[in-house]
Amino acid sequence: MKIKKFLAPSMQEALKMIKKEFGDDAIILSNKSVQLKEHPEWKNAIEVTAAIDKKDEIPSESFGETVKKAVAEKPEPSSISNIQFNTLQKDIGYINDRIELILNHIKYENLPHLPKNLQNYSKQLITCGVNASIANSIIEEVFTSLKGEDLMEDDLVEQKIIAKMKNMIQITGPVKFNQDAPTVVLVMGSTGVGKTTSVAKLAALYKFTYRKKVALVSVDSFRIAAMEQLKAFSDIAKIHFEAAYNNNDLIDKINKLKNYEVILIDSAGINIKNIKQLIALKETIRVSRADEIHLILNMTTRYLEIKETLKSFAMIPYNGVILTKLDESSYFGDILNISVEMDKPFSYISFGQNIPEDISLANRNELAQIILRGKYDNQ
Ligand SMILES: Nc1nc2c(ncn2[C@@H]2O[C@H](COP(=O)(O)OP(=O)(O)O)[C@@H](O)[C@H]2O)c(=O)[nH]1
Ligand SMILES: [Mg+2]
Repeated sequence: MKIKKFLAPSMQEALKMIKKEFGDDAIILSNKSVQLKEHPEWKNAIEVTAAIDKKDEIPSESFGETVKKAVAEKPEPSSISNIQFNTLQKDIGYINDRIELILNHIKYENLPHLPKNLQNYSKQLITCGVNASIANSIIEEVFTSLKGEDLMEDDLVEQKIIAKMKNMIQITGPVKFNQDAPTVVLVMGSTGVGKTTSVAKLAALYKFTYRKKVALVSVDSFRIAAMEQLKAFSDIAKIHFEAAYNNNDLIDKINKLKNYEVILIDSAGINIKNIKQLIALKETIRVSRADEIHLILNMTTRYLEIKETLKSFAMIPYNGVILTKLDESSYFGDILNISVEMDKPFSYISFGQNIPEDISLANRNELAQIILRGKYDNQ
């Protein structure tokens, strides 16, 4: 087998070059977009790795034999000649390529009918954490929606993938404010996921952007520091703050805040292994008569744990999920998994520690782009 990388201004050009050099039996192993310093005018430059199965191109001796020979000829391993070193390097490259080919074949054997670039996109989505079955179904649909040479246009393929993912992502849209009574919004979640920070950001958003009369209530009496953290913020932002030490206290405090338009409640962190804590939270939520409940999930948590968290909190009905710490994450496939497998919509995304700016309403197009890009870019 002969393997070679081809650099070309477009996929079509690359295919022509491959055909010319390798003929009709060539197979495409991979392709990726590249920027070439020597050809800055090639805006869609592409690097395509192609192979042709030619018996006479296979190195005549195996890697093992080459090493044995090298050692036998030169007792000093450090003094192998340049020619031998190059042969070794070539052999290692050849073996690596073969291993990658075999691994890809095993991993994507259910997609052998797809063009290589689509197989690579499926691979990319899986690497980003999208469940294999979801990734493959997206790519299959993209395959059936594009024809002929369009399938080789990566820009077009990416647009289709993003559009498909966008349709799979669920969002809640903005909070629905009551007209005549305060809208009570409560956030809940595991410990340390960003509840207090998110509540503070939402309070600032509702006060300064939506021009609402906002009050903050902390029921996190478990951690004094948590209350102090929110109190300190409300002093700076000039937002009314109340601390509630038990459920009766919470009822009194909420009654006291009748003249406010929005009451945001920060709850105590839950250890999902502790069912008593979950039951207590459910009771707190019942007495608070919250209009909207948002579950906070930290994006850097692995999917198995996210699933456990979602299952545990399923005993409390909630409106949407606030995803935090997108700025600390590199793999966003779980956004799709949570929407598709767990059937949960997103309300807000949080992408930093800055209050109030690092929060925004969840947007399906933005989330789809983040998944494919593998990066949160707050531009
Ligand atoms: N990088 C980053 N840090 C965050 C984000 N949200 C919260 N944090 C930080 O995570 C830590 C825990 O946040 P906190 O709101 O106290 O979590 P809580 O225990 O759930 O109330 C704090 O250091 C926050 O500044 C976010 O979106 N990005
Ligand atoms: Mg807190």
